[in-house]
Order: sequence, then structure tokens, then C-alpha cells
Amino acid sequence: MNRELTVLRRFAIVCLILFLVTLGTATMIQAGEMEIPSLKEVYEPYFEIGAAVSAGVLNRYDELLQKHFSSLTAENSMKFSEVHRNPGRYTFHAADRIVEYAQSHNMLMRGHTLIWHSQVPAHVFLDDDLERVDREVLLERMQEHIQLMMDRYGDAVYAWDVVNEAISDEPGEYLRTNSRWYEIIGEDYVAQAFRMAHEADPEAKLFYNDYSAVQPAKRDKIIRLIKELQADGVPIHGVGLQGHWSLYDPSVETIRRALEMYAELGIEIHITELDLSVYAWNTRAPMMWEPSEEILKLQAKRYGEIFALFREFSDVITNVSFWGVADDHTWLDNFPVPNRKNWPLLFDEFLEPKPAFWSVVDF
Ligand code: HAH
Repeated sequence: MNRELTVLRRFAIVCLILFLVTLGTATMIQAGEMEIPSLKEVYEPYFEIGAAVSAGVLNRYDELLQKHFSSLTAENSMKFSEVHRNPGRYTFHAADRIVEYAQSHNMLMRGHTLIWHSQVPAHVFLDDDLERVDREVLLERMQEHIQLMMDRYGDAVYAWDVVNEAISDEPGEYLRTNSRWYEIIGEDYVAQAFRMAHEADPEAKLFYNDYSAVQPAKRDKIIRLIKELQADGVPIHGVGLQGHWSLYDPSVETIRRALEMYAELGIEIHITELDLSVYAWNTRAPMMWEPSEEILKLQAKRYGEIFALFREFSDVITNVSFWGVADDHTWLDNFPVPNRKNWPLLFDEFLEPKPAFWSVVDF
């Protein structure tokens, strides 16, 4: 009797221990996996969710990229200066890696960017005697570059930023005059680039992309450019609004008005380079070692409002891409102020979701 009781008691204790261990493990697994919603799944009914990457971050961000993003942009690797730094020498491996990654994970790619005044090497505009080439030669080189890029990446890239930042920031000036393309080819270089791109890949969606695109002065010039292209029968299928914004600027009303006006053009809108700087442009104030709770809350509120607006326009907005993935790597750490840490994205430096993430997915 006594012996039976001891055996029974032992059995009960073993059962209890087993039960507790199982319970503990289950809770641990749950806490470790902490299922957070997937951005791209939440936004599937609205638009694609993209991110700009370099080949070097693909491993580190692998999990985040696969879970949350349906579209990729090469942050730098497809730019003229990266693929054709010196005459006759081409380097494609970084761009190739990003494209292979996108294809193997069934992600879309945006092509950024074919013709731009910046990050383009000087040799493009010079002959063997280091004299400036003429219009005909530069048009040939433009065509060569567009053809080369679209032939190589056309299968993967569904939308190209054919021309980037051609509009001037100067009041009273229409096209940016401090561009070699403009100087040598003349005003029609934009139209020429679009026609060449369409010829190179008639299937590709062709975009004009710019910053400050919701500010009324620049917005009106961009709209004028697109209308002129359309009137001339130039193939253009979308406008890219970069979306390098901040906690303070532009107002939701300014963004709304711009979206209404761009929507009237009858082409698609991509938000191509979204990030929300925690600073008001080129100041270091407030001085920050890390973003305060208050700043993170403000950022979350802004992101929430901006995405609510994007959802309202989801019949014309077809892709919203961030200029980066997480706060450990952002171009804003060095622009417009060198060595000023910034925290503009939805994931923090440890790749964990920030309050801004939650306000974008909870609505
Ligand atoms: C963008 N320019 C470019 O399109 C992108 O290729 C680059 O990597 C980063 C930003 C933005 C920009 C600006 O907002 C103000 C002045 C110059 C450039």
C-alpha cells in the first residue's frame, strides 16, 4: 500500500514536471517567433511594398525582406556610375546579385535609374581628347546605356525610373540646367530617353521620378513635363514621388493635394523612396543619441496618417517603396548633414519593428 502510494506519487511528479517543461518550451517558442504581421500581406489589397537595398545587406535583411517586401530597388547598383565607371569597363555583379535575389524570392524589381544628372561618370560626356561630345554622340551613348540595362535586366525589372530629377528647384527655371544631359542634348533629352526605353523594352512601365514632388512649385513643373510628354505621344506610364519626407514636413494636406493632381494625369503613381527623417531638414536639433519615445510616437503618427492617405489613393498608387529596410543603414545618416545619425524607417537598428511599423499595419 505504502509502496504503491510512493510509485503513484513519483509518477504524478514526473507527469507534472513533463507538463511544466512542455508548457515552458511552448511559451518560449511563441515568444521567440512573436508572429508580427507581414507588411506586404497587410497591404496586398492596396499596393506593393518595396525597399531599396545594396547587395551587401541581402544576408542581414534576408528574413525581413522575405516576410515584408514584395518589391526591391537597387539603392545604387544600377546607376551609371556603378555599372560603367570607366570607359568600356562594365561591372554588373552587385546589380546581378540583387536581381537574382528578387527573382528567386518572387519579388518585383524597380529599375533605378537610367538617366540622371548625378552619379554619372564624366567619361560619358567626353571624347578621347577629353573634349565635350556633341548631341549626336551623347544621344548614341544614351541609347547604348538604356539598351544595355534593359536587355540585361528587362526580365526582372517591371518598372524603370527612366529619368530622375530633371526638374529644377530654382523658382522660374523649368528643367534643371545643371545637368550634362540638358546642356549637351537640350530640352528634349527627357523625351528621347523615354522613347529609347520604350523601344528597348515595349513591355516595361516607364516612370519619371523626382524629389520634393508634392511641393506646389515643383509639383506643377513635374505635371507640366508629364503633360508635355503625353501631348507629344511620348510613352510614359507612371510618376515616381520619392517621398524623402520628415516628421515635420510636408503636411498631409500638401501630399493629398499632390496625389489628387497626379492622379488626374491618368498614369500610375509609385512612392519610390519613402523615409521620414526625424530632423527638420539640415539641422542637428534636437540633438539625439537615440530617438526619444516622443519622437518615435510622432513618427508613428505621421507614418500612420501618410499610409491612411496612400490607402485612399490605392487605385492609382501601385507601389510604395522605402529607401532602406532598417535604421542601421540609411542614406540619411550622411544626407543632408554628414555624420548625423537618423532613424527614418519602420524597423530599428536591431531589425525590430518600431512604433511606426505598428501604426502602418494596425488600422
Ligand atoms: C535620391 N535623391 C536619389 O533618387 C537616390 O538615387 C539616392 O540614392 C538618394 C536620394 C534625393 C535628393 C534629394 O532629396 C535632395 C537633393 C538631392 C538628391
